[in-house]
Amino acid sequence: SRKSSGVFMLDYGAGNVRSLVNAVNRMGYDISVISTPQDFAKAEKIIFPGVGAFGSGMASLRAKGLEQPLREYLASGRPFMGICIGMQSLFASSEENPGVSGLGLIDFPITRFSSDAGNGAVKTVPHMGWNAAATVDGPLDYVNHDGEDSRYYFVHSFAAIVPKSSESVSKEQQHLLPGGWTCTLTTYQNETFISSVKRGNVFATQFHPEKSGSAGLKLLASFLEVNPANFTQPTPPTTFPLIKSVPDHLSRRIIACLDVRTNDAGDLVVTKGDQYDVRETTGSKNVRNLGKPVTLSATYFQQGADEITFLNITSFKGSVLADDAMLEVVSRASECVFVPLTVGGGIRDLVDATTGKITATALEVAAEYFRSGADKVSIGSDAVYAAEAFYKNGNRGDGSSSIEQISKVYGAQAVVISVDPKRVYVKSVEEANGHAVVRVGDKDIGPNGETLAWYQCTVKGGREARDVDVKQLVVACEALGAGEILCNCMDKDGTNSGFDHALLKLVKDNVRIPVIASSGAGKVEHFTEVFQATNVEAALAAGIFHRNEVKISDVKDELRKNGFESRRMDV
Ligand code: 1PR
Repeated sequence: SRKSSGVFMLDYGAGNVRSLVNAVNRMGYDISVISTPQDFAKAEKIIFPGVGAFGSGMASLRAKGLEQPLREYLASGRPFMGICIGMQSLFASSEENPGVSGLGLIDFPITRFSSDAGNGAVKTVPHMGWNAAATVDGPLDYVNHDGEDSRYYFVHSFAAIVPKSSESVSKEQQHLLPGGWTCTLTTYQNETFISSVKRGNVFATQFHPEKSGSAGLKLLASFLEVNPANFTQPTPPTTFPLIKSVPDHLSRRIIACLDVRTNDAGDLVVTKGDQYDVRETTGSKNVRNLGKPVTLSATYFQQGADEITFLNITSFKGSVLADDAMLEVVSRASECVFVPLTVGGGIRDLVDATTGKITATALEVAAEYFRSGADKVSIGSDAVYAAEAFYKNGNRGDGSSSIEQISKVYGAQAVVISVDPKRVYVKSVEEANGHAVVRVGDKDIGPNGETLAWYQCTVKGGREARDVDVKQLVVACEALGAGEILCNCMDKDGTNSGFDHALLKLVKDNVRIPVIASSGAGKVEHFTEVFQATNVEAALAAGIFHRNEVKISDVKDELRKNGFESRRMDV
């Protein structure tokens, strides 16, 4: 039985708010939706999980007549919590949509992260992953300050970035934030930004508490339990918030991947292939069964996985929308997994085999997954076709691809491209016909002693190879609006022989969006090696976790031992 305590969510209908509902429910509270001006009267607490872009968010608020009642609510002293765009809406404006005004409570610029890391290197934008929120002017209610467990999940390209000039402003001259606001600061490489703000009844975070594991749930709980009677009139801080250097704690993400398909008995199971072959090699030749999808995802969340990915590996055979079982898996998993959840498999336009008509667009398919609780969708086969069309069209999209459709509505950060490349060994660069060639690792020499290879993209779970190489694919997908690359390797999958560093470097060198290393993890050292050898932001593994050979916490301990930032398991 949940408490119904007047908790409301301000939803202008832009995207996936399911994660927030699940997190609030998990804390024992019901949450209702504000969609008309009249609803504000009933609200005792409001959470505003702004989704999408600053401009479209403000426009939707205004179109629905919600701006004025929101201003009155904020002034009434009742508790408010903004998340992401919900925080940015409190500011005056954003570089994301010049000319659009925000609520204007905070006079501070919102600008885009620079793609220049300052040392000649390229910086990945968005800032995606787990980072710390450091206090600068005394404790900020709700946010945990006990060091290690104050890691929260961020995903954003714009932020209230502290201008370099403020760092030299003297104590007497100005407060970081005018108007009596307190804040926390977070650093992403060469830039420091405001990661949460509070004044009286108004609190807001740039990060996503609903996706921040137990630290985020704890923060949400303290907001849900707060007694408005205890709010005091805001008094401007008397001390200047020192803009001392806040260390960058952005952590390398460790992702547990569950390949899911229907087994021979008709049940949806977690399976695992060996170079994409998921059937037992002896005896029954049945589809390998490594457990139940929802149960395993909950276990990995408990063990400290930074993200969970489900890949529906045979969805190309049928229609996802008819596949209620997978939607049900996502929906149940999202009730017990409070870190980002990615779902892939079958994200494409669905076409009626006899009439050739589109029965559901890729956007509608993705929407179904988002409604079920996915935070990101991953596109495999369809991304290869989109890249082919992109080059045919003169290195341009025409707006019709699944990548363009979905990223336009849900944002680039919600669109992951799952690449399934396979090595093609060549004796010389010429032999590759213009495809990007790499020198393979010492252990990956070809059958005839080849030291060079290019990576050919495949579709339909590796069953069909196309004339697109991995570099062409990722470049096209980034241009079309993808937000992240999940880079598998068919030669490495299930081999436990380590990640393919040559492939990952090639991919990383050609995009500015985050890259996830996948395929081949066999022991904890492989994770350290991939982060030492390449600049990938995350590493994913399946087999070693399913077979209990390595615990997620072991991977993280090993990373920390080697000097890498890594989110501690704090459940
Ligand atoms: O093409 O959009 O319908 O998506 C299908 C998705 O299913 C793709 O993302 C594709 O990667 C995936 N997939 C299809 N067939 C298989 C298979 O194994 N037969 N799985 C498959 C891909 C690769 C990784 C695996 C890592 C780590 N599996 O997801 O988890 O290689 O494994 P390891 O740590 O055990 O080495 P679409």
